[in-house]
Amino acid sequence: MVELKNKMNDTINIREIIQNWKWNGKIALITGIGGQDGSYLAEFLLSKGYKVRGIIRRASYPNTKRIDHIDVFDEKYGKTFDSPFFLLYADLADAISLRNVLEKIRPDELYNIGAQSHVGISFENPESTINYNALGPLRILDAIRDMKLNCRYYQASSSEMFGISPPPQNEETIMLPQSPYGIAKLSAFHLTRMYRKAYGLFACNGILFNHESPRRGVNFVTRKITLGIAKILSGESENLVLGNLDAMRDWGYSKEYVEMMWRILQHDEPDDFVISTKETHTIRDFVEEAFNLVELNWKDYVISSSSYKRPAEVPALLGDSSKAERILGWEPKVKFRELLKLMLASDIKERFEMAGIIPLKTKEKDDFYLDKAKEIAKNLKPKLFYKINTNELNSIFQDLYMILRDQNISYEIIEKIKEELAKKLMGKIVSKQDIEKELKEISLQYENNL
Ligand code: NDP
Ligand code: GDR
Repeated sequence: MVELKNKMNDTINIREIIQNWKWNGKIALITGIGGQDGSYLAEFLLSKGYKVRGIIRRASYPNTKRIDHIDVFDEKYGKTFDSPFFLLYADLADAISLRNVLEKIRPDELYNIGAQSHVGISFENPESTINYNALGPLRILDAIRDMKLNCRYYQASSSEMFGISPPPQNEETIMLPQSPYGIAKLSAFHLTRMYRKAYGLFACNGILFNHESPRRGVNFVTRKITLGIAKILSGESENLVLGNLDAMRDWGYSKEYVEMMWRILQHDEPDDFVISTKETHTIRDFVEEAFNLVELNWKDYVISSSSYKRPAEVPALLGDSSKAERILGWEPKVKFRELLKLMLASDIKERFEMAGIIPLKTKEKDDFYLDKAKEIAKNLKPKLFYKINTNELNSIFQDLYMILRDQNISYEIIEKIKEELAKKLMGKIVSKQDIEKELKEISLQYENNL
């Protein structure tokens, strides 16, 4: 068994896939093969007997960490163009490179899942996001049309396209995107439909809700939380800084979602499908549940900072995937709690191995890593530091408001306490204990009123 080189805990038996591989006569091309979904999709299609070709773009440092383990195909088949697994350089922003790849490969199925996939970053890089995520699909769709390729096309559409449309969202829901990312994806969604209707292409949209895994990029919120906890436990960091904790998301498991990409292309008719778990939770729920799993109190470690808040937010996503259930037999097996546990266990394993807390290449069930984490958590002393600005003060006071309101303390007095606290602490870096101490002192001044 060859383990993934970056020690991800959801290892696969790639040698078994190689041993059983027999060409099914089809060639699949994947853009974004080096990403979370691309890596799972490549494994899945190889296990189905496809020849898999992947597009990667040139980077100054290799960006193939998630697919390096598939290299072992080379041992049996050599690094030849006819091998079951082969990578080519191209870029979604470069029409010539895309057409060259299409000429060379002439795929039966094309999965366009490459993209600038970070919503927050799309506000900082709107033009390149639109270029890769909207014009990229246009370049591919038009090349397929122009070259008269007999190729089924999958477009990685996103629940982010629904934006501020209230939940639950399905294929009929109005789309009101809130970010350059969402707008680019909505454009690609319509281009895919237009090329289907106008030119008869077998072009489909998978409208996938958030899906995560141990291979999720480290700057998406779920992975940031599970990795953040693992780093607190291994002594590498003291706290975790997040943005908006109130947003709600419908989180599923990437490994299951990539199979639905394939199913969408195997359907008799080209069509669009929502894929989701039909469950939604706040970011706060995810944080609380994750810290609970290792018996830590999240409030001792998590800071909600304005620096991670977005200029515009998608408040609540909850997918209604009834159509995919009915037509494609979709049934998510891994939901919120199980997903969270497998991601957390994977990060704890990785960080504990690196810190020498457990031996390298430990092979145990998830509970083993969580139990180890609980042992360490017992002796952990929280050191939560806040840099006090208006937003931090508001977020600290959110909890206090509730307590004081329950005790029938008047709004005016709460505001006065807050003002005093702001005068003393604004701009300083302080610990939770410092804040509690100041609060106690200020409250004493108001004792008669309380
Ligand atoms: P990742 O960010 O993990 O992967 C994206 C991949 O696209 C990376 O391999 C990246 O390469 C590649 N890429 C980016 N820009 C270009 C470019 N200009 N040319 C060629 N390749 C490029 O995303 P996911 O795997 O999570 O998502 C897959 C797709 O599904 C994306 O389109 C995403 O927008 C969409 N989606 C994802 C959802 C989710 O919850 N994960 C939900 C709904 C839709 P590099 O490593 O070089 O950056
Ligand atoms: P999203 O995922 O924007 O839904 O896009 P992300 O995990 O980035 O954010 C989810 C929610 O968490 C809030 N949040 C934070 N987000 C990040 N990244 N970092 C933080 O520190 C943080 N704190 C709070 C966000 O504001 C947001 O509300 C993902 C991507 O995979 C897209 O490509 C995909 O299309 C959609 O899911 C469906």
